[in-house]
Amino acid sequence: MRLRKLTLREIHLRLLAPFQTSFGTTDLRRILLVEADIDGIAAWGESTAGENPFYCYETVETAWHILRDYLWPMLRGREIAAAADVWDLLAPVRGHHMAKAALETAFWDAEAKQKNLPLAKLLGGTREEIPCGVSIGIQPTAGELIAKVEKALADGYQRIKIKIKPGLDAAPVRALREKFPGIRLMVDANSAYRLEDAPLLKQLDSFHLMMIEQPLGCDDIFSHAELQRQLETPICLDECIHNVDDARAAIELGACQIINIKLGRVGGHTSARRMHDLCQAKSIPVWCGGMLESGIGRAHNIAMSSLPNFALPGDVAASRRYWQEDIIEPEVEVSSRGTIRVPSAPGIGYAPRLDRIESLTQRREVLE
Ligand code: OSB
Ligand code: MG
Repeated sequence: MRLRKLTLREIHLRLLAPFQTSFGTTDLRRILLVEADIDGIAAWGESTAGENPFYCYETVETAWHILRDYLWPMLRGREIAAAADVWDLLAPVRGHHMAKAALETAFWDAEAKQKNLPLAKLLGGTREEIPCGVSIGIQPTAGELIAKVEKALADGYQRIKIKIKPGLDAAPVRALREKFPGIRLMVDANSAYRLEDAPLLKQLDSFHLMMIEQPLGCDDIFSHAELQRQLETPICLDECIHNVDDARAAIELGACQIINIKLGRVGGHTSARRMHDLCQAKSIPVWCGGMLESGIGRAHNIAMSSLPNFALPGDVAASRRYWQEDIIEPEVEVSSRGTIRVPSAPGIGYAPRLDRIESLTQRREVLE
């Protein structure tokens, strides 16, 4: 495979409703899309870098810089045997996984299209449909939170995750548990607590949560191990886990019992698959996290989620939960049983709507 041309685009997509986490609120998504011409095939990837460096250090600006000034020169015109080789070729660049994932996942789309295979099959996926959950942002009142949860359950979603932060933790969880005693419920703190908050987090044990996601520091695996010893609720790590070495350290230290895998955070499909395989060997279930992706990133998430150890419902939900209109055809839909059918068309299996993408584009750079 040879990369002949790379088109970077920044599109702006407004969320249907602002999404609030412990680190801030997102309303307008700035999304960096990669369109790669690989042997004449148009292949697509999405960088999940945010508008600001609050979830991790990468932003749309850093991803654009790394893609244009480092990743493109490393790969352009080079003969590459398989998409599975791209991750190691990019190893000289440290970090910047969201930039890498945008390009690496496009190679996987290209190889799957070349072989006329759905990407899920090329990756080794075994599921025909994937179980879905929702991630609900911090709400102004308990009433609004309950209404959002009610709607998601009526739509069929299999588990509910709510964002928490200090001061908005035990009370909203209690309100939900009183109203919905039996649902699969979990919380995500996005690193908003410290180990000294262990007694407060311990209160959550009484609500039978599936897990508490990333309560402590974004790079602090060690403290999570200490906290996990004090909690009955399983800890799931998100921000802490950038590669298979982090995953191994977290598992061996007992810092988590579940891992959230995000393509952007780990640097693409090859890295995600290695982490998936390690977790499977260690009996640690994984699930696919979300980064408020457009349809292109979502399609890659669906393909990855078809791997066997994606045993728990992920944060991969229907296009219509996020956007008035997505940028792919068809849009991502969720069944009344809370599942997404893994597409059977070649590559990512959804067609990017070029006309719509162009009309949303704020900045474009063509590298050839
Ligand atoms: O921690 O999982 C997270 C969104 C942006 C940044 C971090 C996270 C999230 C979500 C949203 O939880 C998941 C989704 O795409 O629905
Ligand atoms: Mg998270």
